Amino acid sequence: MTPDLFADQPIETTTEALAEGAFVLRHFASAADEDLLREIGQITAAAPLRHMKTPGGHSMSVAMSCCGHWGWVTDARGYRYQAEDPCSGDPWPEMPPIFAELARSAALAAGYPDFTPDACLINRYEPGAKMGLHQDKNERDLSQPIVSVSLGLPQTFQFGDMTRSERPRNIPLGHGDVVVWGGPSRLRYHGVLTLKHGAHPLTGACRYNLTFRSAR
Ligand code: MD3
Ligand code: FE
Repeated sequence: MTPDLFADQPIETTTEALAEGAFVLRHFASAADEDLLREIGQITAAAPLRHMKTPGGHSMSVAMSCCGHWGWVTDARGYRYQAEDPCSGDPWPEMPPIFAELARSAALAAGYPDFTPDACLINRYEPGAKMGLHQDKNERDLSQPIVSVSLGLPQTFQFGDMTRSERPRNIPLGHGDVVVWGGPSRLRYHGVLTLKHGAHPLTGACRYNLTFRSAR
């Protein structure tokens, strides 16, 4: 067997400021990766990943599930947060303590000390899946930031401005990277480009993204 010279090496975290109130914390979630993926497996066994329909009737290419008090859903009636999984009628699975702790510590590191997420949206991208430019504005308290955690295959995210017409910057997000955006960046347009084919040792041919929100 080949000894792994890097097995016990701590992974260095670096912070990149994207704009006022917005930061990429590179590798911030790397040390917890296997625990996070185990929790995703348990949550999605109870609340399966599904392709929701937009109010316009299109099926989303990203598969979604949720945990925490509130889950984000979209259907013919529109976008909203609700306490029950529409597939089962049951409450969403509880937010695992390691999820909440990671989100709080990332928010703190980015200068948001009072973040208490009550919703976590789980996105799974398979090759070909994407998310077009949009704003996250279904949350009641826009003074709270959003924290995003990327796991698995890399994907390019688009970091826009306050209007859809302004050309976004492309920023690569890799396994373990965390993005925090709040303050003046909270309502920026953003999205992710089409996921390319690949194989990640922990997730296989997909990328997961967790977004932590203070919804209600
Ligand atoms: C916010 N998810 O679920 S999160 C979403 O990768 C969502 O699944 C994407 O947008 C995903 O609502 C992106 C990371 C992100 C990146 C850049 C941003 C969020 C951003 C720029 C401005 C505002
Ligand atoms: Fe978003």
